[in-house]
Amino acid sequence: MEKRKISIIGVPSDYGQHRRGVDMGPSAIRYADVSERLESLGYHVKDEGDILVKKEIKNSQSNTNLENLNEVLEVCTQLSIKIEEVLDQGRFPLILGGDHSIAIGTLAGLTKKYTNLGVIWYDAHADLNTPDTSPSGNIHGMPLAVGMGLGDERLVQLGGLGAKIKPENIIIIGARSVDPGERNLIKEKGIRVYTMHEIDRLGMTRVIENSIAYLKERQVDGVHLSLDLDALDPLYTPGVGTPVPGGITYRESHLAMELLEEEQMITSAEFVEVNPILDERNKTADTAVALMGSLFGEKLV
Ligand code: 4U7
Ligand code: MN
Ligand code: MN
Ligand code: MN
Repeated sequence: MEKRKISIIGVPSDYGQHRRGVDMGPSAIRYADVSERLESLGYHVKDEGDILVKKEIKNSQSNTNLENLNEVLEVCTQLSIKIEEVLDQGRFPLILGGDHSIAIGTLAGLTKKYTNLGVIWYDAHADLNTPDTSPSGNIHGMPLAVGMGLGDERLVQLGGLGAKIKPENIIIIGARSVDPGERNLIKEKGIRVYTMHEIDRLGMTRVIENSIAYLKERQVDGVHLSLDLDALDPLYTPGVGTPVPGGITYRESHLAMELLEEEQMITSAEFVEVNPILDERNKTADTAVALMGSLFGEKLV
């Protein structure tokens, strides 16, 4: 049987938020032996290196609703092109962030190929703000809205497609910090959300089983897993910029990855918001790589 091929793409950008250090996420994840881990599972792994992110002195005084817009646009444009290339080669794109604003580029690249893409957004936050609703002006709180075609036109038009994902193809898992504007959008668009309440009540097994059934019903032609490490409880992933207590456990997250792997439904993945400066001995990157192990079929026996 032909080996499945994975391309790792690092995106060392911190332009979507204010805390420095998340640009070192790809290094921390590589240091946690991501390539070796996946190779040991029988994959052909190609590390494509990093997207070039220019380092500029950030104006910490700036006070707009779209911080570092031009920088985010530049990074995301390059990333979308890289992802298209990787898909053309029949390889699985595995993106390492960087803050979550990079998902704007990821979704732009993926939807050149997938025209009815499903998205699993594993996150403590909904990332559904627009410049009108954002309490912070940080673009890492906006990528899912941009994916649906909402927000700043320059971000929405990135890659030239306009809206990229349908609200009914989105599932958010792990939410526990949702802003008022985001809540309205979730209701208005009927976006499926499994908050911590549903995870506690149903258990992760049913949350993932229901998610899989829902996406099948939607007849998606691919499913992207966008995993923000802050979805997990800060006990397990302290190295994130916007930690929120009461999160998903390490074990529940492994279970989620294993159930997704069994279904063979995920066609691309990104692991974002790892900030080694805020971390404890690379714990967050280690957790990210361990979860990738499960997502790609690691078994104990
Ligand atoms: B992340 C926030 F206000 N919602 O928009 C915002 F709480 O990618 C946080 O999920 C966004 O880490 C967090 O700034 C973005 C805030
Ligand atoms: Mn988050
Ligand atoms: Mn996020
Ligand atoms: Mn964050």
